[in-house]
Amino acid sequence: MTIDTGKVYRLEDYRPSDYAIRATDLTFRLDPRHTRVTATLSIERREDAALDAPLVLDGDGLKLLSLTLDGTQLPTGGFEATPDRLTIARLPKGPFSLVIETELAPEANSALMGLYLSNGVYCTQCEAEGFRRITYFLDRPDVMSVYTVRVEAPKASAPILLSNGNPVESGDLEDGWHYAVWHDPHLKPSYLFALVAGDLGRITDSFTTRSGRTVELGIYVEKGKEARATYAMDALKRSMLWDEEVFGLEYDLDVFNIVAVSDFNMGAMENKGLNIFNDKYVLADEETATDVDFANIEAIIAHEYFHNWTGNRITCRDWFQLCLKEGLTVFRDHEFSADMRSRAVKRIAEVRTLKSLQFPEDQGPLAHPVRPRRYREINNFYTATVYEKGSEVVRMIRTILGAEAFRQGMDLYFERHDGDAATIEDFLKVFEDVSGRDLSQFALWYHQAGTPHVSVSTTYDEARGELSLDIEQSVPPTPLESRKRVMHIPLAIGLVGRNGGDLDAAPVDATSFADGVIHLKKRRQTVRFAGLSERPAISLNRGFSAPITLASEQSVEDRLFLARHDSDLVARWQALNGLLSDHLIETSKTPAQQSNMAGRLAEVLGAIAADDALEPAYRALALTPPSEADVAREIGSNIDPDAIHVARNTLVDIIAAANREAFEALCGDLQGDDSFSPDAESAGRRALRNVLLDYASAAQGTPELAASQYRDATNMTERAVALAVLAHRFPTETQTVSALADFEARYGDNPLVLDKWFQIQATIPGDAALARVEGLTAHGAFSIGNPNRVRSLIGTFASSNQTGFHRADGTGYRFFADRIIEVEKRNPQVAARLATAFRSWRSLEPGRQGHARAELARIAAVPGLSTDLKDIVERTLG
Ligand code: 0A1
Ligand code: ZN
Repeated sequence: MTIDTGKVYRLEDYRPSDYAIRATDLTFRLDPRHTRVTATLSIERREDAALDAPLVLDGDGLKLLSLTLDGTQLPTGGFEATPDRLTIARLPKGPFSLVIETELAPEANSALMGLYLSNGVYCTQCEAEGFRRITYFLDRPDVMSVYTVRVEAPKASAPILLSNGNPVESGDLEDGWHYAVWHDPHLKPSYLFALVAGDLGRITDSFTTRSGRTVELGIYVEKGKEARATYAMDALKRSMLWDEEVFGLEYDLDVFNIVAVSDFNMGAMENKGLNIFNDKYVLADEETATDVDFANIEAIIAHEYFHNWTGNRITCRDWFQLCLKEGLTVFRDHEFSADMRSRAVKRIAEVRTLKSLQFPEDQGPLAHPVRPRRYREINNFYTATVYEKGSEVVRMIRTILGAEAFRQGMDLYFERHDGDAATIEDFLKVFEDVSGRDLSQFALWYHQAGTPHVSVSTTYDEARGELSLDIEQSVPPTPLESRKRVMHIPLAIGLVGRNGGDLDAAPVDATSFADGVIHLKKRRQTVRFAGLSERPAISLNRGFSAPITLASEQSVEDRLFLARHDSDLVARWQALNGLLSDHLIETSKTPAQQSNMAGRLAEVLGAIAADDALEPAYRALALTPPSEADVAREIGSNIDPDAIHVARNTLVDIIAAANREAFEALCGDLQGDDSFSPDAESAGRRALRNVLLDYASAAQGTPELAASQYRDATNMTERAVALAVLAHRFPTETQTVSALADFEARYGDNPLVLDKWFQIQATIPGDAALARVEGLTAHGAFSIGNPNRVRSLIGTFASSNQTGFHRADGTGYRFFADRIIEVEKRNPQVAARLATAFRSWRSLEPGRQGHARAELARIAAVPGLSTDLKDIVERTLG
């Protein structure tokens, strides 16, 4: 564990390394406690480096065994080695070879960075700075090298030996050992290095690229789980084809392997030719995975595969440029899923994720630009801002340029930068070059933190048929940036007539309006439309064209109208969601205020549920009111989670009662046959049915419906939702108790499925929540060392149980802080990520704020805290 030194890394301090490592040959002799790594590095001084520049290699907790320069072992005085750095001052003028021998103990590596053991399988995680836990190296993304890797291990315990690139050679060794050699011809940074060795099962397939090359595909999983990897394989082949068809990008090695492991800090990792996955994002069948799991697998398989071009062939110059690969690759995986599924439904899901994860980040103490300028711990910048907002920025470039010029820009990017370690400036330049546009104001989206706010007021001159929109933008201050500059915001709009169709209207001045998009570039701007035959309802931010918050003066009537008739389904959903959210805000502040608005909302939802013209997946989204956390975020200050909980339940009850018969009938109509398909349409029908099940259960006030769905379920989506309805609505009923016991018994040997059981129980609202979660930490299937278990129980409790976590007495925070401190000792990265659940503490009412602050301060005071956790906690405290 790296103990915090307080060092801050700054973008402006970037300078190239003095040395290049042209080739990296690695030999691993694997052993749980004494793995020996021999690294042979072919090193050259870079042209403009000083002749006497020392070679300073990064390390992290390394044990050096020997060091050889051009065939001669260096005497102790010839270098300086600490676990974290290796410095050699006197070096040959020309190229030289350095052989470094280190010893590792993968079995003791609980941080899951570098080389570690997961369920007996050796695997690696090197992004961002894990390679330095394997050998001393220039562990930075702009040092790119050709790798040859030899892996040696006992054949019985590790029959499978994998690394990056193509297999070259393999054979037997003495004493029951064997070896394999892999060679990756593509230059790559150290963070893309990977090795896997173990006794794994696999499924194979192949893909022929459009230029006729055959690629052997393999997915490796724990033995016995092979059948659950077929969906991932199908998603991989679809991803490969899609990238050829949509971006013209082909795969570039003879093999592509994916390995699923059960201990993994994140979702997955794009190591060249050898992606390593959290098994949660590979393993699925109808019995054990929900429709959401299937969709996530499809998206993450695609994401990692797409990195082959956006991240691997063109990588980042430094870690400040992380969004160069992540934002762009998220954009690409979003487009892939939109093509595989329903575009509108996918877009709404993206908007929901952005609002629930990125907006709170941008609006709180952890706010940072999509391209940060400083960091203490890079691991803490794998954020929704870098990923999701980074993707939104790429989407806006496409909106501004149009699809054709955007594709030309991407083509130029690949042509100009293939093999480079590039920057955001390089990326923006290709789009400027193909379009002739100046994107310097637009570039603020990368440089300026905070969610821009846009307010719109309208005047309609009936006599002249003229509409004028007065628009104002502002960006709220964020940590370290109090003054903000004016942004270029592409705001897509539509003018909707009384028949629901878009009205034709000509802008009076065409300079700031084109193809349905207003280009906001000034603090205040007025846009006029003439030639209108009627006063339109104004549909704003269509398709969520810009990641902003929006306030517009619009009557409830217009909003209700848009919620039913806007031809843009994303804007239609936003209109409805905004109404539901405003109502919940109001009633959480003044409970007596139920008014007739709830009734009107119930009526609209009833109409949407019954509207066969709308796809079921869309109806399911529309029928789901904003979550308690969504409402809290919209309120923004002095939050009382208990009041929000009551308001939301009350609204759900009103909607449920008003539509009782209709929802029950529809729920019955949607009952599918027993055959299962994970496709989007079938999943959409299940999603709608499950939302209706919750309403119907609320209306009946008894667990019967959910209990019978639980009993009769033929797939995990139905079963898990039924269990959630039982547990959340009827936590103490006998049907619930027995369903929970049944689930535990049925899936006791499947940790990924038991994670759902932990999650469902972690989100049961109310006073008993804390004791329940505390009790579950003692369950035999729970393990504080496994990131998936920790996130399912502890993480879910903090992020998704508003009343349980935010107990007024502060004991929820105390329990959570204790767990963070406990996790940190083994795995600082996971602990730091958990701690971000405190990020909105200043928005709470004063009592809860005090408790949260005290717990954050308690964590900050723990002696010897890791950089990961200290960075998050100190920034959160502000
Ligand atoms: N590049 C990966 C994310 C990732 C980052 C760090 C990791 O180490 C703990 C692992 C994965 C992606 O975008 O999928
Ligand atoms: Zn990624």
